[in-house]
Amino acid sequence: MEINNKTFTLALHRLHCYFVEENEYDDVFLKYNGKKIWPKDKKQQPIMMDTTTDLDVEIEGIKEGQQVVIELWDWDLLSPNDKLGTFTMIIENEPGQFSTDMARNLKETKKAKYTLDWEVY
Ligand SMILES: [Ca+2]
Ligand SMILES: [Ca+2]
Repeated sequence: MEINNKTFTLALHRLHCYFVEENEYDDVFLKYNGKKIWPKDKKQQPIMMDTTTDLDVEIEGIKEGQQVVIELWDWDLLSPNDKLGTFTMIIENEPGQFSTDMARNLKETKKAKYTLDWEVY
């Protein structure tokens, strides 16, 4: 039996915002496996409608066939942060560049629309 130990790196390149959830802008951050992975040097990044934001995030050690779920959150000063939605990606045994639309968290989100550009290598 062949044992395949090859792992992949998942790079998150860009976050496109088509609609924000809050007025004017969302204060967003990304989580993976329960931990904040972006932005790296502050709590959150304000994002306005019709904008694209560079991410520069790499997640190493992804196995073939693995499902990766990235959560998009909105930071709030006076109430608990809101999970806007999730990006679910299946890492196949093939390098390439892809885009995934956010699946909205319907409990918290009524209009936010985001897409994530990512790459496997
Ligand atoms: Ca907020
Ligand atoms: Ca809130």
